[in-house]
This record gives sequence, C-alpha cells and structure tokens, in this order.
Amino acid sequence: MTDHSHNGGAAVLPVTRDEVRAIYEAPFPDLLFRAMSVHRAHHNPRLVQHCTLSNIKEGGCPEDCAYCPQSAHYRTGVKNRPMLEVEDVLAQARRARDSGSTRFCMGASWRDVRNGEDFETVLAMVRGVRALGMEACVTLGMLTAEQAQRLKEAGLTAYNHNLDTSREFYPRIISTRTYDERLETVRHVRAAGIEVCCGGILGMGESREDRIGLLMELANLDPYPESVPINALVPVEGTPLADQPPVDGLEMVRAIATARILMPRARVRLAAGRTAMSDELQALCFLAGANSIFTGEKLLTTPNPGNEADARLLARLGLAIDPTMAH
Ligand code: SAM
Ligand code: DTB
Ligand code: SF4
Repeated sequence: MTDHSHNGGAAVLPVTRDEVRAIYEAPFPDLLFRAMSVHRAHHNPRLVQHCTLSNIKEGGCPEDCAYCPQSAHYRTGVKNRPMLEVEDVLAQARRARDSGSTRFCMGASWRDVRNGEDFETVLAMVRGVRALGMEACVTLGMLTAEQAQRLKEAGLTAYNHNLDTSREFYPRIISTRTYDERLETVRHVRAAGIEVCCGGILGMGESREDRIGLLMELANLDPYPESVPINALVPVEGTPLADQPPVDGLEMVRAIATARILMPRARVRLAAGRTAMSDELQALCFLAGANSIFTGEKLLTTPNPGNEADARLLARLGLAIDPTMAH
C-alpha cells in the first residue's frame, strides 16, 4: 500500500475496485458535489485547457484496434500517407497557438517507434513546438526506454498512451498487443521524466464494470497520470465498432467525475466524441471536473466542433481558455 497524498489525493494505493465502484455509482448529486469540491480544491473551475491535434502520420497502421479508422485491417477510406513535413506541422501549431491552444499533440499511426529518419523528424517537430512556447505531446505507439529519453531531451512535455478500457475487455478490442505492453510503455515514459497522458474510450460495448476497471487501473498508476483523456467512441464506417450505439451521456459524466475524484491534480480531458454531444452534456462534463478539450476542426481523422462552436460554448458557460502551461 502506498500513501497517495504526495500525489495530491487522499486515496491509499491500491485503490480497490469496490472503492472505485462506490464513487462511480453514488447518487448523482453526491457524485457531482464531491467531484466539484475536489475540482475547486485543485483547479480553477472556470478554466479549460485547449489542446490541438495533428495527425503527423495517417493511416496504414498494422494494429487491429477495433475503434480505429487508421488500422490497415479495416476499409474506412483513410489512406496510408507519408509523414508530414516539419514546417507544415509547425505552421499548424502556430495557428493553434494563435487561437488559444497551449498544448499541441502529434499522433502517428504506428504500432511502435522505429529509430531512423521518421523518429528524427518527430524529435525536430517536438523541438519546434516547444520553441513556439507550447506544451508538446506525442502519441506514437510503443516505445523503448531509450526512445523515451530522446524525446525528453527534445523537450517533450507529455506522451499519450491510452489503456483504452479494462484489462478484461481489452482483448475484445485489440488482439495485436497486450495490456501489459501498454503499461510497459507508460513506465518508460514515466522513467524518462515525461508527463504521462493516459485514458480511455467509452462506448465500445463495454460494461459499467469495465469502465470502473479502467478508472481503477489509471488511479493505481503511481504516480497517477498528469492528464487523463476520456474519449467517447467516434464510430467510423468500416471499423468493427461502426454500429455501436452512442454511449449514455450520464456514463461519461460519471466516469469524468470519478476520474476527477481519484486523480485530483490531473487534467481530465473531455476528448473525442464532442460533436455528438449537446452543450448541456458538455456542461455537465465540465461541472464533473473535465478541464481540457481538443480544439480545432478535426481530431486525427474525424470531425471536431471547431473554434467558433467552442468559443460559443465557453461563452455560454462563462468559462475561459486556461493559459497555464505545465512548464
Ligand atoms: N497509434 C498510437 C496508439 O494507438 O497509441 C497513437 C494514435 S491512437 C489514434 C491514439 C488514441 O486515439 C487511441 O489510444 C484511442 O484511445 C483514441 N482513438 C482512436 N480512434 C478513436 C475513435 N474512433 N473514437 C475515440 N477515440 C479513438
Ligand atoms: C486521445 O485520447 N484522443 C485523441 C488523442 N488522444 C490522440 C485521439 C482521438 C481520435 C479520434 C478518432 C480520429 O479522429 O481518428
Ligand atoms: Fe494504430 Fe493507434 Fe489506431 Fe491502434 S489506435 S490502429 S495503434 S493508430
């Protein structure tokens, strides 16, 4: 058992499944009140971080993640295209910065990182984004300890690597890698001194117990991730999950509130899936403790509300863009 208090929370590790369930399933007013109290104790609840994504290498991925339009296993219309040029990515980053984003996240449809020209290009992109005065995040698949170290030296702020769902449900979604491989990459990132961005997806046909299992795994990372993206599945034609019904919005709110309570200092990101959500549902997610969103017209391959819609949403709620940078 580890004292979690150094980590900004009162919980003692390991957090048990029963403890997570008791939070997740609490009556809504109790859950929300507790999440809001924790949120206010650790963050300014009127501020929302803006992050912008760039898909630096799109499509043709050898992995078989059932949700992903970029997997080469499915016919989704997403093409396998070569890496973007450093200058083009930095131009995107500058535009994102000028519309309020403080974090720029670059994704590659790779199973793992290979040393060589493409990795050197990513390192140049990271240095360039940092030079623009933004936080830099990448998500490149699995990674060795040495590669994590090189990203750290390039100035990388955070590495995104999601657990996606519970350990039990994982094999139903991905067969080409294991949960433990995922955790190993997270360990390499942590050991290199890079912030961990690790979360999951709701709406893939998992049960509530699987959502609780995911949150338990995340909260038991020691220390817990600095940022926790909670995605709602964006169903894409051609993927095995194309016909999944949308996740119950109140389950999104419960998951976000539980993440906020279990990981008080983390940025909890209301990530993919916002185009399918009403302003009212997004408002509930912010009340529950979400304090970060992806902005811009596009996520990696699918649409996102865009800057005008988000400016309207924030204005309706009296929220503002968080200008705070990690470091
Ligand atoms: N290939 C790398 C990897 O899988 O770690 C990085 C890119 S991958 C697209 C990043 C994350 O996007 C995935 O872990 C998953 O959580 C999320 N994602 C992918 N497709 C999604 C979808 N259709 N809906 C919601 N989230 C999705
Ligand atoms: C994360 O958790 N969500 C983002 C980011 N990390 C890389 C990706 C969402 C992708 C949604 C599907 C798409 O646009 O292809
Ligand atoms: Fe590849 Fe990442 Fe998509 Fe999985 S989620 S298919 S690893 S790009």
